[in-house]
Amino acid sequence: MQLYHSPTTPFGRKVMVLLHETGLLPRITVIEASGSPIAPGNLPLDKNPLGKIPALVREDGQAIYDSRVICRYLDDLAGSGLYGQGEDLWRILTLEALADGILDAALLMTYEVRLRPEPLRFPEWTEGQWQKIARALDHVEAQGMGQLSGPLTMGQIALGCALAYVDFRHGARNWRAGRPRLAAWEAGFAARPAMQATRPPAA
Ligand SMILES: N[C@@H](CCC(=O)N[C@@H](CS)C(=O)NCC(=O)O)C(=O)O
Repeated sequence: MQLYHSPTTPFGRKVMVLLHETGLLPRITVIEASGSPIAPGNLPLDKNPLGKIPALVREDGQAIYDSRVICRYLDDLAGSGLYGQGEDLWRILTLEALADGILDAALLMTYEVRLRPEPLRFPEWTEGQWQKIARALDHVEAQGMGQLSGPLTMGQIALGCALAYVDFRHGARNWRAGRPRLAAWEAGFAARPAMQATRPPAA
């Protein structure tokens, strides 16, 4: 299989962590791709018309995207049970959606600074994105910690990657302040070999 990926994409990191955790990594060739909405670079437009990574070309040549679809596919292939069953499935998918929403907001904040010309920037909009992240993290701190213990799930992987990305691009926001339980969980999760092996290069 071929995975279109970049070392700094947190969505691609979800897939890479899953590959490490499930032992599927040797079946993957990583193809580095990068670009943005205004300069697609070598993003795989022929594999994903949305021009986003990650995108996976399966062994039968079929391309699939986005990270949630790829992770679900690979989990199924490995038989690793990272999505659970029954009621657990809905809880895990919702946690993954929450983590992906944190990433969507954090990525928009990154693009605002890196891509939008200074005079066109809109601080209230950026702050609104941060408020989404802050509410999501408060929600996990107050009500979601139970899901973070126990066997590894795709929700945990997604949240671990999301928190790492918030540190990577928005570290000055200090998300740990007032969220000690989540901070303690993140410290343990970040030490997993799969997280260590997929750390992005220095910002
Ligand atoms: N929902 C998608 C989001 C993927 C995404 O936004 N990837 C970014 C890199 S982190 C990208 O490809 N951006 C290029 C663009 O939007 O043109 C997923 O889960 O895979």
